[in-house]
Amino acid sequence: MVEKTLALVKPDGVEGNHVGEILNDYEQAGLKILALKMIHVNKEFARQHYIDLKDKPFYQELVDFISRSPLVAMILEGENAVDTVRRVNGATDPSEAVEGTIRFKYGGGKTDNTVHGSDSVEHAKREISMWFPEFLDSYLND
Ligand code: DAT
Ligand code: MG
Repeated sequence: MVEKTLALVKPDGVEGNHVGEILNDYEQAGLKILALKMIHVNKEFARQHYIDLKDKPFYQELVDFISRSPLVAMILEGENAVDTVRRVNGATDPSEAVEGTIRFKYGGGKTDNTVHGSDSVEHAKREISMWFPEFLDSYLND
């Protein structure tokens, strides 16, 4: 199935100058970049993005981290894009990530793990509409 998913190069990835390498990893995996922007989100937006984790002990740390400096958000499309992005990203904890994955290469820790990928087609739809409301606007060619 051709799917769309949302990926983020989180603040640590931008601060570490890894944006180009990460985009290359996604393209080399056969994914097409449909939309791309740099954005510095505020805490309210960060809380909404991670709302499913609101009861976790690390929620506040996660919100502070993702809103601390600009990040790069993108919509990626391809066969099984949701799973493909998560495979290329690697395990949530970089110390458990498979060699060659983005989190293996650049991840610092459980919080600053460099990238985000939607975990299902349903969540991808929600995240795309949050991060790229303009992508759905009717004045755009698609
Ligand atoms: P993923 O980003 O792999 O989908 P997730 O959705 O479970 O992982 O969690 C979202 C983010 O929250 C994750 O990228 C980093 C942070 N996180 C997850 N587990 C954590 C933990 N035990 N301690 C600190 N941060 C954590
Ligand atoms: Mg997740």
